[in-house]
Amino acid sequence: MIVLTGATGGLGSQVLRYLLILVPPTDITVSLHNPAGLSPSIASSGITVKQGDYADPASLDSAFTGADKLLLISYPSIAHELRVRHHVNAIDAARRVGVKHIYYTSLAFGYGTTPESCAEVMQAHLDTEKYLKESGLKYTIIREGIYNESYPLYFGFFDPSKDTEVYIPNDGPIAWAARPDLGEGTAKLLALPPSDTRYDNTTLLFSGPQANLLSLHQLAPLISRILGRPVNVHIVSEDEYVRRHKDESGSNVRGTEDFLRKWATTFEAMKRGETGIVDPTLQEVLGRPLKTMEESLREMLTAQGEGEAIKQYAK
Ligand SMILES: NC(=O)c1ccc[n+]([C@@H]2O[C@H](COP(=O)([O-])OP(=O)(O)OC[C@H]3O[C@@H](n4cnc5c(N)ncnc54)[C@H](OP(=O)(O)O)[C@@H]3O)[C@@H](O)[C@H]2O)c1
Ligand SMILES: *[C@@H]1O[C@H](CO)[C@@H](O)[C@H](O)[C@H]1NC(C)=O
Ligand SMILES: CC(=O)N[C@H]1CO[C@H](CO)[C@@H](O)[C@@H]1O
Repeated sequence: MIVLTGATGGLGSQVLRYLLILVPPTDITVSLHNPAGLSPSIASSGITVKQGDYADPASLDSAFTGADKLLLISYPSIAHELRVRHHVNAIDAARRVGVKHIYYTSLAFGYGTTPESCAEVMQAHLDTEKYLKESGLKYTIIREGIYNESYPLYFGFFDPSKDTEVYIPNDGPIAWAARPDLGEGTAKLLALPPSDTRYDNTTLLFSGPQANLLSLHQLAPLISRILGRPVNVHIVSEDEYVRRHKDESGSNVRGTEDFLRKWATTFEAMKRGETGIVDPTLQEVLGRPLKTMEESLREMLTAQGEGEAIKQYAK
């Protein structure tokens, strides 16, 4: 039995979609914060649906009982301590009920010889990775690449319906990944038999291909071509970045000075090259070439409404 958290979210829903192709639905349980958020077709596919809230350990015990493997999708928030507490709750519950192997979706900042990161958003992941490694359970940490849907967060909170000028405090390469590729790769790891120990007790980097290694300056002409209007990137001081994006209305967390100062560290990490590491593992696991960023952007920019990626950090 494999139990998935976050299966109604952007990444988790992709994992579930591919896992249903690889294993029988009777081998899958989803542990959901809001079970009503699952699409009716998936809810009736034969999987088991349970309620599980990271803030409520008893609900996690009950949702994880009977599982051999747990996919722990990270809690979507930049609130460091709350995020870690939620992850610790899930790891502790898994250990209590006898889960054997935890797969944790970390984030692709830093890797290899420089596994640490100066990005605030990465700190909760690093704390969780450490806790998981010391849990005594079998683990696979997947540093999931930065994906197509989240580009507005990095691209100065870009609104494709109107923006032409993009203000950011630093720039650097990102090995962009596509969320469906990450979902499929993660599902393939989960579906491996226990006898295949290649990825046990390891930290993997699922980053995009060399062709997707693009800085925000390099992304601009691609976006400009798709939208048919100029898009210009400006590197400004952190203070100016904060001033330009500050929103005092109180309607969203990302408009606060505190959020913006923390988010600015993301760009410092990019400048240091933390997000620019191309790694062959995802392509190896998938056994096929990865999607290109241009393909992803085109699909995304020609679809309706953005802002999904931005809103999720406003919790
Ligand atoms: N790699 C990247 O580029 C990238 C980009 C953006 C974000 N991320 C991070 O990757 C993770 C997954 O991203 P995503 O796009 O899938 O996020 P998402 O679409 O916001 O999905 C988050 C999932 O977490 C669940 N959740 C929320 N509160 C919960 C709670 N208290 N207990 C249990 N589950 C809860 C949500 O369930 P409900 O819908 O029921 O609340 C949802 O299924 C997040 O940590 C996100 O911050 C990565
Ligand atoms: C992984 O770690 C667990 C827990 O410490 C251990 O039981 C298991 O044998 C390890 N597996 C491999 C392949 O190292
Ligand atoms: C190629 C690819 O992964 N494209 C995705 C990018 O994001 C949009 C919008 O969320 C998805 O619909 C595409 O599938």
